[in-house]
Amino acid sequence: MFKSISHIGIAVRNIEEALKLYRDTFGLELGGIEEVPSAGVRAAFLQIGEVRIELIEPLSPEGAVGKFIEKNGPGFHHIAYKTDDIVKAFETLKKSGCVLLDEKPRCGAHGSCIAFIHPKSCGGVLTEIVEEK
Ligand code: CMX
Repeated sequence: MFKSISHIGIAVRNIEEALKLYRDTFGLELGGIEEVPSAGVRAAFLQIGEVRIELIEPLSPEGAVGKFIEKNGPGFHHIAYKTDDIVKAFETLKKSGCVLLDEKPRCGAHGSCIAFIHPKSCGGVLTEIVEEK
């Protein structure tokens, strides 16, 4: 179903602060920063090989990432796998008993289609599936 990783999401309190480590010290290339109000976050994408690191900063304490940071502090938030056919992957996951957090695939960053799987269905790891444009 999956052949590669799209990105790894890391929850941060402040993107500019986090860039001091990821861009300035680790030397990763910053692709851009965008606000995604529908997800309640600002997100910075940094390329490393074929994979991107997504730094996610909450826009409010009430959103998914705001709540996550409140409870756990900053850190690893989710992993996103690439699929060529998100509708098929979505249906296969549903049939296998995974709890999908979206009723159907929806639009995410960069015009891609995404859906989330509940961490309880993935051994404690919040998991995203992505069909990139
Ligand atoms: N990774 C692993 N476990 C997580 C988690 C995460 N990122 N976020 C929450 N959990 C766990 C909690 O620890 C908690 O576990 P326990 O019941 O054992 O205590 C359980 O899930 C429920 O957590 P909660 O704090 O009560 O939060 P909610 O149930 O309200 O929401 C979740 C959790 C995963 C359903 C919600 O965050 C969600 O729908 N996430 C998908 C969308 C998302 O995260 N968007 C932000 C990123 C967007 C982007 O990258 O652009």
